[in-house]
Amino acid sequence: MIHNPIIKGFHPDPCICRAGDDYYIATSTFEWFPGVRIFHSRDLKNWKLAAMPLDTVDKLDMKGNPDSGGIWAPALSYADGLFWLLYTDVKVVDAPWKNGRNYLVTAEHIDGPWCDPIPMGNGGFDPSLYHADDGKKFYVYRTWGPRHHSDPINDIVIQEFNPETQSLVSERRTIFSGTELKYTEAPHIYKKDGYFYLLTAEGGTSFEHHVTVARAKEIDGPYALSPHGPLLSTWHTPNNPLQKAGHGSLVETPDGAWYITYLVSRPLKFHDRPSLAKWGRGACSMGRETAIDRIEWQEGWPRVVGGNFAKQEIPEATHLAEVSDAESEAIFDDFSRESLQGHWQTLRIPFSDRLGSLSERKGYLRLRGRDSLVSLFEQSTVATRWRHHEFVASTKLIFSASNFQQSAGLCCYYNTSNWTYLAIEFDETLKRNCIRVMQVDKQVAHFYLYDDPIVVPNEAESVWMRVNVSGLTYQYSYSFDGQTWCDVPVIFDAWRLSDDYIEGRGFFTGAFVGLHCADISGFGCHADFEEFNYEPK
Ligand code: 6LW
Repeated sequence: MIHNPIIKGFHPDPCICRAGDDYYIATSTFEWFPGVRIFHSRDLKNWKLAAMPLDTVDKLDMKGNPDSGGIWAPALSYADGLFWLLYTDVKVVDAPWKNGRNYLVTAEHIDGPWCDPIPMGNGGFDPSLYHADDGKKFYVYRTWGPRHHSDPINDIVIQEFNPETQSLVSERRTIFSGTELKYTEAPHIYKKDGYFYLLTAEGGTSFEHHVTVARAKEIDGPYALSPHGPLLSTWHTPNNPLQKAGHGSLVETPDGAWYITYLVSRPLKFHDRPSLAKWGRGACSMGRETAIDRIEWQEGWPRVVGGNFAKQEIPEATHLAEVSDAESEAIFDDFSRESLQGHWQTLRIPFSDRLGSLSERKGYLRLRGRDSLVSLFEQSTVATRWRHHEFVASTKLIFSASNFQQSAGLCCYYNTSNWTYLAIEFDETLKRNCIRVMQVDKQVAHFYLYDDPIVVPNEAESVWMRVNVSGLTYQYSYSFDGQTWCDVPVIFDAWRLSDDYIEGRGFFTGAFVGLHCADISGFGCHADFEEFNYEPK
């Protein structure tokens, strides 16, 4: 069986493509650096991280980008011996309207080198490219601009793209204006048996999310909606363990089988809420993840096998013989490599010498104190996704602060306005390093263990820190010898680090557990992390 989600933790807006016998899925990364995560598989079941193409500041400059801005909905395709990757770098999220910039990069190999970003205009988001049989290329996206958020123009537009001149060469034409579900986005065009099929996401990317399909004889339309209704949604199955199904893309195997990849979430349910009440569907700390299903064609229309909702299990693709490697569910990192492993991401900027080093002290991740967790600019935060409802993550660090503006420790992070942080800090009265917890919840700061600080003993060379995530709640603990652990007497709500809890219009990522070092005094400090463990329970 293939178990959904196939890519766990915040990996939304999946776009699948095939190059020979190799399948690739590109997912959105928003403010997390490097930009775009591409996974590889040959069996459609086991997926492993293969590339993160936007990995230099020249390719992607996100310093100052808002929370949930940055890389939206990469569209990956393979044609003419090249991988084509389109994406939006969203610069403004929570304003009367969003403002982003669209780009294209290409590469012969999935792991690069990728060319410099080619600007594709700023007219909207979710761009994709259709490669026609006659060699022409068509650029499709969803327009966005100065209209009221609740009643935007839901147009999907098309323009011809000339790859020689790297420019859009035709007029912009509207090919689809959506259904009553609205928020029509994520357009992808496919051709089969003389029809062009236009897949779009509709309904907004939360629980009302859908995949809609329409078809036309000409690429410009007119597109007729499927008589079978939405191709996929979980809006009508509120008790389904997978929710928010939408934002799909299709792939055909060499022997003519079709699959759809799409995004889903696995909500944490509140025991006392009926499924149709506010918060009744729960909250999704792991953000939007990637799932797959089989497609069958009936009278010229794609249908999801077994019904148009998300399924936790689907049969394996037995015709694809080769078994692929999967990402490991657990992480153990002793920081012995020269560069950060793929499970780590940083906020907005690369892990350069400004943020830290893996070589200055062999076997340690050294983080230099920079901005604090509320900053959109230069944070020393190295973090990995929450991928399970229940897990334990721990680290061991060496750190000493010399003023109250310096700290280091373990954090659980959704965005700059929503996080918790178990930190070693300096107590001005005791003149000692202490362990404390800070929380920022919807921008309001809460300070724990400040009246009764836990003093780090003079003889403690290292401090061990741990977070235990158990469904709706999580709790930190610490140890000074790695044997005896003390729980911090504060229980936090895991659901507060979810898309569903965040207000405004930027709620597209997911919870991370991270290592962090801050120094806003500017005197300079660093923390040395010796190891990191992530274990699902
Ligand atoms: C994605 C778009 C969307 O680009 O959310 O709500 C964006 N709609 O399809 C981020 O996932």
